[in-house]
Amino acid sequence: MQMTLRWYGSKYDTVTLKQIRQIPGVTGVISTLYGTAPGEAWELEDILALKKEIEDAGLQLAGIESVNIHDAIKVGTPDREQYIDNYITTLERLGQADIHMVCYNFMPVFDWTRTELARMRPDGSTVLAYTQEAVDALDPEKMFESIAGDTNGAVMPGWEPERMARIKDLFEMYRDVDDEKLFANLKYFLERIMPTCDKYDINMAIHPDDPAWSVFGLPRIIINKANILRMIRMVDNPHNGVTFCSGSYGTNLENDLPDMIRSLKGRVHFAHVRNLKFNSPTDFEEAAHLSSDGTFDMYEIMRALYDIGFTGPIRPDHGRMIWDEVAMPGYGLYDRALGATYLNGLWEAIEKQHRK
Ligand code: CS2
Ligand code: MN
Repeated sequence: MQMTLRWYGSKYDTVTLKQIRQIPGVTGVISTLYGTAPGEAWELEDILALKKEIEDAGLQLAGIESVNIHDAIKVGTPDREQYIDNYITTLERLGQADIHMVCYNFMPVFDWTRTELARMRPDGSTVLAYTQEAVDALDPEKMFESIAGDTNGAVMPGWEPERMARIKDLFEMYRDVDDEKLFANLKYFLERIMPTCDKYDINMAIHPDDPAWSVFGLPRIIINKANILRMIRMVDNPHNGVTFCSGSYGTNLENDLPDMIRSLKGRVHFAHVRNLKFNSPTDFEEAAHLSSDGTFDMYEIMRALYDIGFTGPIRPDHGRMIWDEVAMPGYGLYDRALGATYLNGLWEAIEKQHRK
Protein backbone atom coordinates (compact mmCIF):
# COMPACT_ATOMS: atom_id res chain seq x y z
CA MET A 1 0.00 0.00 0.00
CA GLN A 2 0.96 3.61 -0.39
CA MET A 3 0.04 5.99 2.43
CA THR A 4 -1.51 9.23 1.16
CA LEU A 5 -3.52 12.21 2.35
CA ARG A 6 -6.38 13.91 0.55
CA TRP A 7 -5.43 17.41 -0.52
CA TYR A 8 -7.84 20.01 -1.88
CA GLY A 9 -5.29 22.11 -3.76
CA SER A 10 -3.45 25.29 -2.74
CA LYS A 11 -6.48 27.45 -3.50
CA TYR A 12 -8.88 25.57 -1.21
CA ASP A 13 -6.96 23.66 1.44
CA THR A 14 -5.72 24.95 4.80
CA VAL A 15 -3.11 22.19 4.78
CA THR A 16 0.05 22.65 2.72
CA LEU A 17 1.97 20.11 0.68
CA LYS A 18 5.00 20.87 2.82
CA GLN A 19 3.10 19.84 5.94
CA ILE A 20 1.90 16.66 4.27
CA ARG A 21 5.42 15.81 3.17
CA GLN A 22 6.54 15.99 6.80
CA ILE A 23 4.14 13.30 7.99
CA PRO A 24 6.32 10.20 8.25
CA GLY A 25 5.52 7.60 5.64
CA VAL A 26 3.12 9.73 3.59
CA THR A 27 4.44 9.71 0.04
CA GLY A 28 1.47 10.81 -2.01
CA VAL A 29 -1.66 12.90 -2.13
CA ILE A 30 -5.07 12.26 -3.56
CA SER A 31 -6.52 15.31 -5.23
CA THR A 32 -8.82 16.53 -7.96
CA LEU A 33 -9.41 19.60 -10.09
CA TYR A 34 -11.67 21.50 -7.73
CA GLY A 35 -13.50 24.10 -9.66
CA THR A 36 -14.47 21.74 -12.47
CA ALA A 37 -18.15 20.76 -12.61
CA PRO A 38 -19.39 17.18 -13.00
CA GLY A 39 -19.77 16.46 -16.72
CA GLU A 40 -16.91 18.67 -17.92
CA ALA A 41 -13.96 17.24 -19.84
CA TRP A 42 -10.79 18.11 -17.96
CA GLU A 43 -7.96 19.93 -19.74
CA LEU A 44 -4.68 18.04 -19.97
CA GLU A 45 -2.69 21.12 -19.05
CA ASP A 46 -4.69 21.58 -15.82
CA ILE A 47 -4.04 17.97 -14.88
CA LEU A 48 -0.33 18.33 -15.62
CA ALA A 49 -0.12 21.57 -13.62
CA LEU A 50 -1.68 19.91 -10.57
CA LYS A 51 0.67 16.96 -10.93
CA LYS A 52 3.72 19.17 -11.24
CA GLU A 53 2.82 21.24 -8.20
CA ILE A 54 2.55 18.05 -6.14
CA GLU A 55 5.74 16.53 -7.52
CA ASP A 56 7.67 19.76 -6.96
CA ALA A 57 6.75 19.40 -3.29
CA GLY A 58 8.30 15.93 -3.22
CA LEU A 59 5.03 14.00 -3.30
CA GLN A 60 3.22 11.85 -5.85
CA LEU A 61 -0.27 12.41 -7.20
CA ALA A 62 -1.42 8.91 -6.32
CA GLY A 63 -4.92 9.18 -7.73
CA ILE A 64 -7.96 11.34 -8.26
CA GLU A 65 -10.81 11.72 -5.78
CA SER A 66 -13.13 12.32 -7.45
CA VAL A 67 -14.04 12.58 -11.09
CA ASN A 68 -17.71 13.16 -10.34
CA ILE A 69 -20.51 11.67 -12.38
CA HIS A 70 -23.09 13.93 -13.96
CA ASP A 71 -26.68 13.34 -12.81
CA ALA A 72 -27.73 12.56 -16.41
CA ILE A 73 -25.54 9.43 -16.23
CA LYS A 74 -27.00 8.32 -12.90
CA VAL A 75 -30.56 9.01 -14.02
CA GLY A 76 -29.97 7.62 -17.52
CA THR A 77 -31.42 10.48 -19.55
CA PRO A 78 -30.63 10.62 -23.32
CA ASP A 79 -28.05 13.39 -22.88
CA ARG A 80 -25.92 10.97 -20.83
CA GLU A 81 -24.01 10.05 -24.02
CA GLN A 82 -22.39 13.46 -24.16
CA TYR A 83 -21.45 13.34 -20.48
CA ILE A 84 -20.00 9.84 -20.80
CA ASP A 85 -17.96 11.02 -23.80
CA ASN A 86 -16.64 13.86 -21.68
CA TYR A 87 -15.84 11.45 -18.87
CA ILE A 88 -13.90 9.28 -21.31
CA THR A 89 -11.95 12.32 -22.51
CA THR A 90 -11.04 13.09 -18.90
CA LEU A 91 -9.91 9.49 -18.34
CA GLU A 92 -7.79 9.57 -21.51
CA ARG A 93 -6.06 12.74 -20.36
CA LEU A 94 -5.50 11.33 -16.87
CA GLY A 95 -3.97 8.26 -18.50
CA GLN A 96 -1.75 10.44 -20.67
CA ALA A 97 -0.63 12.17 -17.45
CA ASP A 98 0.27 8.74 -16.00
CA ILE A 99 -2.50 8.75 -13.39
CA HIS A 100 -4.04 5.34 -12.84
CA MET A 101 -6.62 5.49 -10.05
CA VAL A 102 -9.94 7.32 -10.16
CA CYS A 103 -12.41 7.39 -7.27
CA TYR A 104 -16.04 8.28 -7.93
CA ASN A 105 -19.43 7.67 -6.41
CA PHE A 106 -22.88 6.88 -7.72
CA MET A 107 -24.98 8.52 -5.02
CA PRO A 108 -28.10 10.38 -6.15
CA VAL A 109 -28.36 14.06 -5.17
CA PHE A 110 -26.29 14.07 -1.99
CA ASP A 111 -22.73 12.89 -1.57
CA TRP A 112 -22.05 11.89 2.06
CA THR A 113 -24.64 13.00 4.58
CA ARG A 114 -24.05 14.08 8.16
CA THR A 115 -26.38 15.88 10.52
CA GLU A 116 -23.67 17.61 12.58
CA LEU A 117 -20.26 18.81 11.44
CA ALA A 118 -18.92 19.73 14.86
CA ARG A 119 -20.24 17.49 17.60
CA MET A 120 -18.22 17.92 20.77
CA ARG A 121 -16.67 14.80 22.22
CA PRO A 122 -15.67 14.40 25.90
CA ASP A 123 -12.05 15.35 25.16
CA GLY A 124 -13.12 18.66 23.57
CA SER A 125 -12.43 17.58 20.00
CA THR A 126 -15.22 18.04 17.46
CA VAL A 127 -16.32 15.52 14.87
CA LEU A 128 -18.87 14.89 12.15
CA ALA A 129 -21.90 12.96 13.37
CA TYR A 130 -25.14 11.48 12.12
CA THR A 131 -28.46 10.62 13.67
CA GLN A 132 -31.30 9.09 11.71
CA GLU A 133 -33.74 10.96 13.96
CA ALA A 134 -32.35 14.31 12.76
CA VAL A 135 -32.57 13.25 9.10
CA ASP A 136 -36.14 12.03 9.56
CA ALA A 137 -37.10 15.38 11.03
CA LEU A 138 -35.51 17.35 8.21
CA ASP A 139 -36.88 18.58 4.92
CA PRO A 140 -34.21 17.58 2.34
CA GLU A 141 -34.23 21.11 0.97
CA LYS A 142 -33.18 22.37 4.39
CA MET A 143 -30.30 19.89 4.56
CA PHE A 144 -27.98 22.22 2.74
CA GLU A 145 -28.71 25.19 4.98
CA SER A 146 -28.09 23.10 8.04
CA ILE A 147 -24.75 21.88 6.63
CA ALA A 148 -23.66 25.25 5.25
CA GLY A 149 -23.69 26.99 8.62
CA ASP A 150 -21.01 24.70 10.00
CA THR A 151 -18.24 24.37 7.44
CA ASN A 152 -15.64 26.83 8.77
CA GLY A 153 -16.09 28.81 5.57
CA ALA A 154 -15.13 25.93 3.29
CA VAL A 155 -17.21 24.70 0.37
CA MET A 156 -17.69 21.00 1.01
CA PRO A 157 -17.32 18.78 -2.05
CA GLY A 158 -20.72 17.40 -2.99
CA TRP A 159 -22.40 20.32 -1.24
CA GLU A 160 -21.59 23.14 -3.63
CA PRO A 161 -24.12 26.00 -3.30
CA GLU A 162 -24.86 25.99 -7.07
CA ARG A 163 -25.80 22.36 -6.81
CA MET A 164 -27.94 22.79 -3.74
CA ALA A 165 -29.82 25.67 -5.39
CA ARG A 166 -31.19 23.08 -7.82
CA ILE A 167 -32.18 20.58 -5.19
CA LYS A 168 -35.90 20.51 -6.07
CA ASP A 169 -35.10 19.77 -9.73
CA LEU A 170 -32.63 17.11 -8.69
CA PHE A 171 -35.22 15.28 -6.61
CA GLU A 172 -37.63 15.55 -9.54
CA MET A 173 -35.03 14.02 -11.91
CA TYR A 174 -34.63 10.96 -9.69
CA ARG A 175 -38.36 10.43 -9.18
CA ASP A 176 -38.53 7.26 -11.28
CA VAL A 177 -35.08 5.92 -10.44
CA ASP A 178 -35.06 2.92 -8.12
CA ASP A 179 -32.22 0.57 -7.14
CA GLU A 180 -32.60 -1.54 -10.28
CA LYS A 181 -32.46 1.47 -12.60
CA LEU A 182 -29.47 2.82 -10.76
CA PHE A 183 -27.67 -0.52 -11.14
CA ALA A 184 -28.52 -0.59 -14.84
CA ASN A 185 -27.26 2.97 -15.35
CA LEU A 186 -24.06 2.19 -13.49
CA LYS A 187 -23.53 -0.89 -15.67
CA TYR A 188 -24.10 1.11 -18.82
CA PHE A 189 -21.60 3.75 -17.71
CA LEU A 190 -18.94 1.19 -16.73
CA GLU A 191 -19.26 -0.75 -19.98
CA ARG A 192 -18.77 2.45 -21.94
CA ILE A 193 -15.63 3.51 -20.05
CA MET A 194 -13.89 0.12 -19.58
CA PRO A 195 -12.12 0.10 -23.00
CA THR A 196 -10.48 3.41 -22.07
CA CYS A 197 -9.55 2.07 -18.63
CA ASP A 198 -8.01 -0.98 -20.29
CA LYS A 199 -6.06 1.14 -22.74
CA TYR A 200 -4.61 3.46 -20.08
CA ASP A 201 -4.61 1.00 -17.16
CA ILE A 202 -6.93 3.12 -15.05
CA ASN A 203 -8.43 1.55 -11.95
CA MET A 204 -11.93 2.82 -11.27
CA ALA A 205 -12.75 2.79 -7.56
CA ILE A 206 -16.37 3.35 -6.62
CA HIS A 207 -16.88 4.97 -3.23
CA PRO A 208 -19.68 3.57 -1.05
CA ASP A 209 -22.80 5.50 -0.23
CA ASP A 210 -22.50 7.21 3.09
CA PRO A 211 -24.45 6.40 5.18
CA ALA A 212 -24.97 2.97 3.67
CA TRP A 213 -28.75 3.13 3.38
CA SER A 214 -31.38 5.17 1.60
CA VAL A 215 -31.78 8.76 2.78
CA PHE A 216 -34.76 10.96 1.95
CA GLY A 217 -36.24 8.09 -0.06
CA LEU A 218 -33.44 8.23 -2.65
CA PRO A 219 -32.10 4.92 -3.98
CA ARG A 220 -28.67 3.85 -2.79
CA ILE A 221 -26.89 0.73 -4.01
CA ILE A 222 -23.23 0.71 -2.97
CA ILE A 223 -24.02 -0.22 0.59
CA ASN A 224 -23.21 -3.85 1.44
CA LYS A 225 -21.35 -7.01 0.41
CA ALA A 226 -24.13 -8.46 -1.77
CA ASN A 227 -24.54 -5.27 -3.78
CA ILE A 228 -20.87 -4.58 -4.20
CA LEU A 229 -20.23 -8.12 -5.43
CA ARG A 230 -23.11 -7.71 -7.86
CA MET A 231 -21.55 -4.51 -9.11
CA ILE A 232 -18.13 -6.13 -9.55
CA ARG A 233 -19.57 -9.12 -11.38
CA MET A 234 -21.90 -7.23 -13.66
CA VAL A 235 -18.88 -5.66 -15.37
CA ASP A 236 -16.23 -8.28 -14.83
CA ASN A 237 -13.07 -6.36 -15.55
CA PRO A 238 -10.20 -5.88 -13.05
CA HIS A 239 -10.37 -2.12 -13.71
CA ASN A 240 -13.88 -2.10 -12.28
CA GLY A 241 -13.10 -1.92 -8.57
CA VAL A 242 -13.85 -0.21 -5.32
CA THR A 243 -12.75 2.34 -2.80
CA PHE A 244 -13.03 0.41 0.43
CA CYS A 245 -14.16 3.11 2.89
CA SER A 246 -14.47 1.60 6.37
CA GLY A 247 -16.28 4.64 7.74
CA SER A 248 -18.98 4.47 5.04
CA TYR A 249 -19.64 0.71 4.90
CA GLY A 250 -19.25 0.71 8.66
CA THR A 251 -22.28 2.97 9.16
CA ASN A 252 -24.32 -0.22 8.88
CA LEU A 253 -23.30 -2.41 11.81
CA GLU A 254 -24.38 -5.48 9.86
CA ASN A 255 -21.50 -4.99 7.42
CA ASP A 256 -18.57 -7.21 8.45
CA LEU A 257 -15.74 -4.99 7.22
CA PRO A 258 -12.79 -7.45 7.17
CA ASP A 259 -14.99 -10.07 5.51
CA MET A 260 -16.07 -7.59 2.84
CA ILE A 261 -12.44 -6.69 2.12
CA ARG A 262 -11.50 -10.36 1.78
CA SER A 263 -14.35 -10.91 -0.68
CA LEU A 264 -13.01 -8.10 -2.88
CA LYS A 265 -9.51 -9.47 -3.48
CA GLY A 266 -7.99 -7.88 -6.58
CA ARG A 267 -10.71 -5.25 -6.79
CA VAL A 268 -9.83 -2.91 -3.93
CA HIS A 269 -8.04 -0.09 -5.73
CA PHE A 270 -8.15 2.53 -2.99
CA ALA A 271 -8.79 2.47 0.75
CA HIS A 272 -10.23 5.04 3.16
CA VAL A 273 -9.63 3.84 6.68
CA ARG A 274 -11.31 5.51 9.63
CA ASN A 275 -13.21 4.59 12.75
CA LEU A 276 -16.73 5.37 13.97
CA LYS A 277 -18.17 5.37 17.45
CA PHE A 278 -21.76 4.25 17.74
CA ASN A 279 -23.99 5.59 20.50
CA SER A 280 -26.91 3.59 19.08
CA PRO A 281 -27.35 1.89 15.69
CA THR A 282 -28.78 5.13 14.29
CA ASP A 283 -26.48 7.59 16.07
CA PHE A 284 -22.80 7.53 15.24
CA GLU A 285 -19.92 9.95 15.34
CA GLU A 286 -16.49 9.89 13.75
CA ALA A 287 -13.86 8.83 16.26
CA ALA A 288 -10.07 8.94 16.29
CA HIS A 289 -8.56 6.27 14.06
CA LEU A 290 -7.38 4.21 17.07
CA SER A 291 -9.50 1.07 17.59
CA SER A 292 -10.14 1.77 21.27
CA ASP A 293 -11.64 5.18 20.52
CA GLY A 294 -14.45 3.75 18.41
CA THR A 295 -16.34 0.65 17.38
CA PHE A 296 -14.17 -0.97 14.68
CA ASP A 297 -11.16 -3.23 15.03
CA MET A 298 -8.70 -1.30 12.91
CA TYR A 299 -6.07 -4.02 13.18
CA GLU A 300 -8.44 -6.53 11.58
CA ILE A 301 -9.27 -4.07 8.79
CA MET A 302 -5.60 -3.45 8.01
CA ARG A 303 -4.83 -7.15 8.25
CA ALA A 304 -7.57 -7.98 5.75
CA LEU A 305 -6.09 -5.40 3.35
CA TYR A 306 -2.67 -6.94 3.86
CA ASP A 307 -3.96 -10.46 3.32
CA ILE A 308 -5.59 -9.66 -0.01
CA GLY A 309 -2.29 -8.19 -1.20
CA PHE A 310 -3.55 -4.61 -1.37
CA THR A 311 -1.02 -2.38 -3.14
CA GLY A 312 -3.05 0.75 -3.92
CA PRO A 313 -3.19 4.13 -2.25
CA ILE A 314 -4.73 4.30 1.22
CA ARG A 315 -5.62 7.34 3.25
CA PRO A 316 -6.88 8.21 6.67
CA ASP A 317 -10.36 9.56 6.14
CA HIS A 318 -12.17 12.21 8.15
CA GLY A 319 -10.25 13.31 11.20
CA ARG A 320 -11.43 14.99 14.37
CA MET A 321 -10.83 18.71 14.78
CA ILE A 322 -8.21 18.94 17.54
CA TRP A 323 -5.64 21.35 18.96
CA ASP A 324 -7.77 24.36 17.96
CA GLU A 325 -7.22 23.79 14.27
CA VAL A 326 -9.60 25.62 11.92
CA ALA A 327 -10.10 23.66 8.70
CA MET A 328 -12.69 22.00 6.52
CA PRO A 329 -14.65 19.61 8.76
CA GLY A 330 -13.01 16.19 8.63
CA TYR A 331 -10.00 17.48 6.70
CA GLY A 332 -7.68 19.18 9.16
CA LEU A 333 -4.00 18.29 9.32
CA TYR A 334 -3.46 17.12 12.88
CA ASP A 335 -5.83 14.24 13.38
CA ARG A 336 -5.34 12.88 9.89
CA ALA A 337 -1.57 12.94 10.48
CA LEU A 338 -2.12 10.96 13.68
CA GLY A 339 -4.34 8.59 11.71
CA ALA A 340 -1.76 8.05 8.98
CA THR A 341 0.94 7.37 11.54
CA TYR A 342 -1.22 4.90 13.42
CA LEU A 343 -2.23 3.04 10.24
CA ASN A 344 1.41 2.92 9.16
CA GLY A 345 2.29 1.45 12.56
CA LEU A 346 -0.33 -1.25 12.23
CA TRP A 347 0.88 -2.08 8.73
CA GLU A 348 4.53 -2.31 9.81
CA ALA A 349 3.60 -4.68 12.63
CA ILE A 350 1.45 -6.86 10.38
CA GLU A 351 4.16 -7.02 7.74
CA LYS A 352 6.89 -7.95 10.21
CA GLN A 353 4.77 -10.53 11.93
CA HIS A 354 3.99 -12.05 8.58
CA ARG A 355 7.64 -12.37 7.65
CA LYS A 356 8.44 -14.39 10.78
C1 CS2 B 1 -15.35 11.33 1.05
C2 CS2 B 1 -16.42 11.35 -0.02
O1 CS2 B 1 -15.25 13.11 2.51
C3 CS2 B 1 -15.81 12.06 2.23
O2 CS2 B 1 -16.74 11.57 2.88
O3 CS2 B 1 -14.97 10.06 1.42
O4 CS2 B 1 -16.91 12.63 -0.18
C4 CS2 B 1 -15.83 10.84 -1.31
O5 CS2 B 1 -14.78 11.66 -1.69
C5 CS2 B 1 -16.77 10.79 -2.47
O6 CS2 B 1 -17.98 10.21 -2.11
C6 CS2 B 1 -16.13 10.01 -3.59
O7 CS2 B 1 -16.68 10.36 -4.79
MN1 MN C 1 -14.54 7.73 2.34
